Amino acid sequence: MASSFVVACVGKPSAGKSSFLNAVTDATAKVGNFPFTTIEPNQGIAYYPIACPCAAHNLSARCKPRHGWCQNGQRYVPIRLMDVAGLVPGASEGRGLGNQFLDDLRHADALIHVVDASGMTDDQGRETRGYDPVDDIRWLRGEIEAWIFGNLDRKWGGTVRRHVAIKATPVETLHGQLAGYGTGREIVQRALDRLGAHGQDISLWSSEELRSFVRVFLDCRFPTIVALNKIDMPDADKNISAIVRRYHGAKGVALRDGVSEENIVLTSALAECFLRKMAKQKYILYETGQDDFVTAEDKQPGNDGLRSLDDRVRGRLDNIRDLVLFRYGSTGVQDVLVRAVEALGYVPVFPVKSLANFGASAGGDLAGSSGCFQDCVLVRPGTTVREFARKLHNQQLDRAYAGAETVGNVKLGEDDVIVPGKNNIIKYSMQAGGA
Ligand SMILES: Nc1nc2c(ncn2[C@@H]2O[C@H](COP(=O)(O)OP(=O)(O)O)[C@@H](O)[C@H]2O)c(=O)[nH]1
Ligand SMILES: [Mg+2]
Repeated sequence: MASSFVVACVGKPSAGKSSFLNAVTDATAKVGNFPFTTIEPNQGIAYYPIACPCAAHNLSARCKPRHGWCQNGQRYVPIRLMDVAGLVPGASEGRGLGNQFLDDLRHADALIHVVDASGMTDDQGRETRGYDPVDDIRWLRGEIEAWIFGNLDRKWGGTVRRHVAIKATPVETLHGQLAGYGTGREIVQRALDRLGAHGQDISLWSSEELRSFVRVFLDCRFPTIVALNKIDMPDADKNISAIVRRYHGAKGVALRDGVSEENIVLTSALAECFLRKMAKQKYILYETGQDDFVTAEDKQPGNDGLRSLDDRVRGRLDNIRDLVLFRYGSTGVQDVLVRAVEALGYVPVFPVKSLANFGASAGGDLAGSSGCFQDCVLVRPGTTVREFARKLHNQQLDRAYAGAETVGNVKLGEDDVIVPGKNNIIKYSMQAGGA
């Protein structure tokens, strides 16, 4: 019953993908527990922050997540991140590591496009000066589009014949063709809806119409967050302005190159890596997402145990403070994760055995040692109460399903869609003898 979705980091070589992954997955060491049975070599676990219901129920002291952790009502839920091979222009024609890249992509539910805003790497990922990254988002998207369009176009003759022969619906036909990209029917349906393609005979689509479909399909299939990275570098400012200007006003169904303005986040992966390292070595107090850190020199409570800084480290920390934290409010990496999960619309659900103590075992014992809100599962938007029961491990529960309730013993319908803050704390009951 793990949250099984994957967010993939894409971008050209040396944009900072691996640094970003390190910056956000380093916390794994802190807790070392996650619900995923298989972790591929290029994957890491990151933690997505949400408001935990333990705070509203005054139970923070007893909150005991089975996976991740909870601090003062802020809950960190594990999600999977994937580091994908770098992409260069022409990759869709097999240049560089193109095919490996495109293969990995199938497993991704959302993308983080890491863009080097410093202008110090060219489109091949080689070190340079004064490179203008304003087109980087567009060409990378173009490569993915060209790949999918190419595959679809090649099959298209056959598709059309079969489509006509078996009188399949457009959704079925396209879903069949796109199944290799890890795509559900609902995504194909949404893309056709957005295109306004209802009632169209897709067998009559021209190449251009097919390409338009691919574009909209990509928007639906791969929600994308842009991390404008290396904001600590001197030229980043003007490059950021140019990129933000280009995507100004892009939102909702009117995305530009698959990007909405509000999903562009400024980051310094390197600063985050360094701050985390310094915090681990007890030079500073720092929590991801904060706009500052505390050193031994600062007159603040809680810093008595901190080590004193040598000039080199102090200089580097001062730089990060001036160039990143004070100017942009944070290193941005946490914000990227939050936007990625938000873009997918995933909903946290807390299955409990008791609505009296929100524990994982039945009974109303508030002093129980098992703690409360042990489990938190992120589910797709639109998931119903009954669907979640099915997902929640056992066919047992599904077969013996007798009902569900939320806070205040309010009964829930099987087809109720799960909504945060309304019915996302769920206690299921089973028929006697059904277990
Ligand atoms: N100044 C600066 N350098 C960065 C940042 N993120 C990554 N880098 C550097 O960019 C280079 C490439 O980073 P890497 O993560 O290996 O890129 P990848 O090829 O996309 O995985 C390395 O030298 C990193 O230290 C950042 O936020 N600021
Ligand atoms: Mg890398």
